Amino acid sequence: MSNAELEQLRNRLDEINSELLKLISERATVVQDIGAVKEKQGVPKFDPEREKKMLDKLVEENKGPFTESTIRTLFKQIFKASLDLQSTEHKKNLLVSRKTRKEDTLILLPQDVVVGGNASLMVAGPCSVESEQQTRTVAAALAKAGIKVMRGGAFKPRTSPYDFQGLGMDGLRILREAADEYGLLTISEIVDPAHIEPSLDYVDIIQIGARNMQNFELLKAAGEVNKPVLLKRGLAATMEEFLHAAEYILSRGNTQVMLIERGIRTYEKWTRNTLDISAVPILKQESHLPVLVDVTHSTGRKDILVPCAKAALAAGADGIMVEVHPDPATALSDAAQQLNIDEFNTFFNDVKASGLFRE
Ligand code: PRE
Repeated sequence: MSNAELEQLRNRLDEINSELLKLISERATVVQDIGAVKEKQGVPKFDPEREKKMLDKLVEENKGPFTESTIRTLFKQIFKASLDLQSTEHKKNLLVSRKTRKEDTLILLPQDVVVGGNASLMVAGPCSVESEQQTRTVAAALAKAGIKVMRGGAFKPRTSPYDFQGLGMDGLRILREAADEYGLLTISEIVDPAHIEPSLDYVDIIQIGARNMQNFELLKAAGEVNKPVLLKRGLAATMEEFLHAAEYILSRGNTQVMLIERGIRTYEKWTRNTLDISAVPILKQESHLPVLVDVTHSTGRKDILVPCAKAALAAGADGIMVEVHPDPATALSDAAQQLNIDEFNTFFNDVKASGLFRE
């Protein structure tokens, strides 16, 4: 074949490529329209039956020289790319997405406490509210250290049904009273949709725990109240699942949502969970919601809390959560990993001394 001949054939291919590109781009815009219709109707994007029908028809029409199997492979690839396009379009429209809202969401709490703004937040407190005395002791120490938000579990979703289950509504009352006495705000986990409304008098932030990250009825109930929500990442949840869980809350009208990375389950045994530090910049990039890191539950060990808190802040976290108990050895939950008050003060001072905690 002469060079001129080759050149001519290649020119023809270039023309066909351009025509093909025009056609697949045109096809892609139709696919996008179909995606939008499906989104409105709430039907799944993936439709294997439709794909099979299209493939069968194409194979029937195929006169070669490509084999049946090649035609199937080529078109399956086009369907796959189309599906990806429909999913990206959908992702772009999520309320939690940066694409929907460019500016950071600021959570405005009582006493002019702002989460997600210029200052870092340190949330501290006992794993469980155990008694008035224990809660007041922690509250006094936290207030003295300059902490603004105290955590304390009243409804405890424990691995074993025989472990301490929390004091329930009584625990919420104890937490509120101690917090009010020392000028603190409160955060506590709610596990039952029916408890959302009654909890509003006691908590300044509703926490939805890792085990309930995909408790959709709970997420919907939290989405219907006017109260900030701290949503924990599930033990084995991908970031996409995590953001979709947050979307449940926003889609019901409550836009005051904070995300908290608390470690994910991996094969590693030297930490309780694996702190996924990469989740911090990725979530901040993908979403406009504030991102916190729970250093206690992610690591499960006191000796690495400071470097992990520093890493979280350096990665862009808006706040840290840590557990503090007056006498961790006697704690009714998480005895091994809670800091005592002296340890907490040292921890907080070390984190502040790093310059990464914005006061
Ligand atoms: C399309 C895309 C994904 C589905 O799995 C099936 C078909 C395609 O690319 O042809 C379009 C589409 O969404 C549809 O026909 O329902």
